[in-house]
Parts: sequence; structure tokens; C-alpha cells
Amino acid sequence: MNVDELTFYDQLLNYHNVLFLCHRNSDPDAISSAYALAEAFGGTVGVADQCGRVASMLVDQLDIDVVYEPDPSDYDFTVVVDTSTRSQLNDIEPSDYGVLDHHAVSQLLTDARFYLHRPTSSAAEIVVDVLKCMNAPIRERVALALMTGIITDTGHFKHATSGAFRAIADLIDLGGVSYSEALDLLAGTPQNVSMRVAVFESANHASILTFDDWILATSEVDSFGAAAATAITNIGADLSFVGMERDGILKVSSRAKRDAVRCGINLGKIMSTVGAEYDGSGGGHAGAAGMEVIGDAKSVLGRCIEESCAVLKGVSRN
Ligand SMILES: [Mn+2]
Repeated sequence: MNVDELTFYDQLLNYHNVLFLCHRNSDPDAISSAYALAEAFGGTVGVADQCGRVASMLVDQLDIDVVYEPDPSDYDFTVVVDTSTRSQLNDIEPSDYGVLDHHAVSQLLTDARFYLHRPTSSAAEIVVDVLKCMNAPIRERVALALMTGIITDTGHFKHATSGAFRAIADLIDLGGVSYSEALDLLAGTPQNVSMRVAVFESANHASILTFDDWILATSEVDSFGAAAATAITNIGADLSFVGMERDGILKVSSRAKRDAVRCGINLGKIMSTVGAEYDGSGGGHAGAAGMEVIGDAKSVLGRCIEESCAVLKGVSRN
């Protein structure tokens, strides 16, 4: 059952000990959404395995209490936040759960008791609407966290909708914080040398295909696949697909420029289609998505390129 903010709020009042569960390798959007909800309703922030680099910094700086690898049976109810595929929860399988999510394709909705799902540019925007409908006071730390969630999930507003700007304005007004404070918080994330090396190497080894006016790139890395995919589009590719193989599982991160999305590319769909062909699953947004499969990297990346070319064939970017 898809519910609105008010019903979501009403439903949660039925429980006393709620786990707000974030996907593995949690990002600021997931952590800040779970944190804001846990503060507003009372409850616990859980993370399927670990936080990513930026989210770890948030947890540290804002002093957020997090339970890692929680057991849902220790709680009355679980709300899965900002998560589109089951595999993102590792082995954690809540039996009774709700969902708050913004991903276009979301596998978890069918079995949920209720869900608040809208295709916004960040989950944090939906949380802002929930807090507003509750008339909940928004503390400074919560406002700052949610701002970083919106800033990072929209790629510093590159993929922002009007709703993202509205949510930021609400957080400034209701939370009593400034936008620059959120930027300062993000700037405090330590630079990771091995990540930068991995990103350079992925660009160095990338295979580049031009198709009409489009540049499509594939590469393989040992780690930091998502950062590599982002970097490869930043230096000129319209579409990037980066494979990362570990323990027999191939993870693919993909990114698309706005132009490609405007011309019909939906990476969430491509990841979902190709993921199913290779005994795995995939999903995400039109411009940023991922999958986990079992298969040879060259062949899986090749299928991603084929699917993309089928969409772009004959499409003029003007
Ligand atoms: Mn998100």
C-alpha cells in the first residue's frame, strides 16, 4: 500500500521500537533520512553492513548512534530507508516492514506492509515532507544531515528537481542552519588516496566506444567502482559502466550524463534487465544505477553497451 506522509506518520505511531534500516555501504541520503526519522519517532538507526566514506564522516561529526548489522527481530517494526534492492540489505530479511524510498525501481515495495514511495531526487526530501506534516521541530543537526543527503544524492544539484531546492529552503528556515554549514560539513570528508588512485587507473584502462555523437566507456577496477564511474562521466563519457569483481560476484556501477537521460537512457532499467540475464539483480536511477551479477565482466559490460546503443540509436541529442 503506497501511503502519503500523514498515513506514514499514523502507521508508525503504532510501534514503539522501530528500526530505521539503511542499505549497505550507506550514503548520506540513507543515514540522514534514517537519523531524522529516528529522532522524530524515536527509534534506532541501523546499517546493513557499513557506512560509506561520506556517511561515516556524518555519523562521526553529528554523533549519530548507529547499530551495524542489526537483527530486525530485536525491534517491533522495521522501516527500510533509501533502498531499492534486497541484495543491498545483505542477509538481513525483515519479515514485517515498511519502506521509505525514492528509487524509480524498488523491489522491496511488494512485500511491504506500507510504503511511502515517490521518485524524488533524494529520500531526504520525502523525510522533510514527513517532518513538516508532523509539525515536528527540526533540530540543527538533523537539518544539516538532511541537507548533505540532498546535496550528495543530487550530485550537488546537477540532478535536482524543484522539490530538492524546496526541501533545502525548508531546512534552512525550519532548522535554523545555513547552506554553507552543510557544505563545510561535506568538505571535511577526508580525501582517500587509494580511491583517487583507483579512479585514475579506471580512466587509464577504460575502453571507449563512440556511437553516433555519444561516448560510451567501460572499465574494470578492484575497488571504488562507483567513484570511478562518476569520474569517467565527469571527464567526458556520456555513459560509463565500471565492473568490479570480488569473491565471484561482479558489481557494475553505471553513470549517465543528463543529455543521455534526456534522450531516453534509464540506467536503472538497463541494470535491472541485464542483471536478470546474469543471475543477479540491478536497479537505481535513470542517471546512476548498479547491479550485482555472476558472469564474465567483459560480456556483462558488453550487454550494457548493447542495451544503451539500442536506446540511443537514431536519437539526435539536439
Ligand atoms: Mn538516495
